[in-house]
Amino acid sequence: MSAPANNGGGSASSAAVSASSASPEQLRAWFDAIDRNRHGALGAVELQNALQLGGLNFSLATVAHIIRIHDRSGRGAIAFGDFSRLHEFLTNVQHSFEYFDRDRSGSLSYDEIFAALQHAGYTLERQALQAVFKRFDPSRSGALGLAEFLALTLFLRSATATFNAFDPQRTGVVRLSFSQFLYAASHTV
Ligand SMILES: [Ca+2]
Repeated sequence: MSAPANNGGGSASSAAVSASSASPEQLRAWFDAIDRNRHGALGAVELQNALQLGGLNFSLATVAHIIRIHDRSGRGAIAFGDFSRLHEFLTNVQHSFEYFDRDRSGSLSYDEIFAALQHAGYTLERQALQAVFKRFDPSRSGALGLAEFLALTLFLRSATATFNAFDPQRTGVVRLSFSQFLYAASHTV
C-alpha cells in the first residue's frame, strides 16, 4: 500500500466540477442561518442539523472531524473565515461521489470506490482496499452512500497525514515501534 504524495482523498474531486460557485453573500446567508445561537461560529450539532436538512446524515463524530480539519482557530467550531473552505470541501466530496457513481445507483460500489481512490492517487493492495471498504460498509450492503464515502475520504486523509509524518522522505515504507504505532493509530480516525 502506498499513499499519494499529495493531501490524499481530498483531491479526488479534481475530476469533477472544482470548488463551489456560491457567492460570498450566499455563504454569509447560509452561515447566519446555521448559526442559530449567533455565536459567530458553527458547532458540531448546528452543522449536523444543517447538513441533515440538506439530506446529508452524518454522525456527530464525522461532523466533528470535518470541523477539526477546517477550524484554524482551534475552538472546535467553524468561524465564517473557515466556512467557505468547509463548504468547498463538502461540495467537492459530493461532486466526486456523483462523478464516480457511474451507474447512477446513488451509491458507490467496490469497483467505483476503487476507481475513485485510484484517481486520487492511492494504489492499494486488494486486501487493504477490502478492509477499508468493509470498515465503511458496516451493514455489508456492498456499496457506500455519500455519508460513508465522506467518512472514508476523511479516514484516508488522516491516515495519509499520519503515515507521511513517519515517512518524511516519502519512501512509502515506515518502521514503527509499538508506541509509535499507537500514536499513529490514535491519530487516524
Ligand atoms: Ca453506483
